Amino acid sequence: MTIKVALSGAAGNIGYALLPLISSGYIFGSKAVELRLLEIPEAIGSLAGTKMELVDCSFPCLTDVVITSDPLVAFNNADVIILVGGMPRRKGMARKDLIQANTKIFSSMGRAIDEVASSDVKVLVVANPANTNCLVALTEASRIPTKNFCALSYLDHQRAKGQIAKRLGVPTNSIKNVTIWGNHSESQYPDALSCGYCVDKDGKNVPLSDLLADDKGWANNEFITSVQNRGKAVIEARGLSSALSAAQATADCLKIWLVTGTKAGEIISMAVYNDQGYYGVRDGIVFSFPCECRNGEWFVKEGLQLSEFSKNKLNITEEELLEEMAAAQELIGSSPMKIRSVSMSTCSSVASLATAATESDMSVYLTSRM
Ligand code: NAX
Repeated sequence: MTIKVALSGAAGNIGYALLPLISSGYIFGSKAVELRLLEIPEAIGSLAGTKMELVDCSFPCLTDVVITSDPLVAFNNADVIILVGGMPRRKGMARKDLIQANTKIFSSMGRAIDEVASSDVKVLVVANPANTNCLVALTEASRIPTKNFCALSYLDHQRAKGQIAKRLGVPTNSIKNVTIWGNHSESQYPDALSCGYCVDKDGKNVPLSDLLADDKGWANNEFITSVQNRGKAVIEARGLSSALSAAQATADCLKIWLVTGTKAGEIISMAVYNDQGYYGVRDGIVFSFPCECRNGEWFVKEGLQLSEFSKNKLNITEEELLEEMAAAQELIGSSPMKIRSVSMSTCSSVASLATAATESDMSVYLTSRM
């Protein structure tokens, strides 16, 4: 079976860097992939060139590339939808106006998903304001379980690992289980200490709370602001926003969520719909939590002991998300957002996914699913 992957904003910076990761098998291995590239009409012309390049790459698994400005065409029976396209913040634009402009876009995306996507579709929202765009889309797509949606906070997660690794003088990938809490914005709380650890050269897991015990001032200050402002720092240095790292984080988030799962003892940060009031956070918003992934599903890792410092940081980012939700609601006109809670029984493929989980071969998972 062919995996139908829709990508909105395909002609943009991130879209261009993401296409080879989707088409080459990096995410879905040897499974056949059909791409649907969604753009605004003005950008359709440039996508014709991108399609030529994709053909010229001769990716063995890429079976077809469809270019369209109609979400109903792009999302028709789609198995995976990656929403990267949105309204960028223009100079002088108030945050509320940005939220409302994107609420219109993500409301229509959500309705199109509801109308034509596979009932088992998985949706990853990248476009900013990512958490609230995701909330709007999942609100409108009432046929699809909320559990099938998430917004990208994995780039922030990777940025946090990079900062800690640099501080400790170790490879980035030896740092595990940092957590991004809350919004993908400057209010996010990058948390090194609640469950972070470093795999040392002997393969031993050493808690970051031990390694940074004499450096708590850094962990609770510069570390946090450097991750919160990393996107800006990239723009200042490059003259363009993050695209390579954003595309890589998007691909890795999808791969871990849908294909490989998290490794034993590891979590990733994902912004997911909070219908359980996890960690005392108000339900009804899309909030980044530490998550484990198994069988194509995410599960918030519960039970971490949070310090008063951390709880305060969670409150700040929660507050911002509630304000964003209120701004979106002014347009959508429902209060509270008309959300369904997750019904596991609605996920037709849960049983088949469980089978695949026992065999870490993702092709088994995808075959059983599609
Ligand atoms: P670009 O401006 O290069 O590309 C965006 C593309 O979306 C454009 O080609 C535009 O024509 C298209 N588009 C706009 N409205 C659309 C619609 N209604 N339907 C389909 N396509 C539409 O931006 P890029 O650098 O690719 O960034 C894309 C989005 O990712 C932005 O919203 C950006 O803020 C967000 N980011 C999110 C990150 C995250 O971690 N969640 C990090 C990177 C990035 O900043």
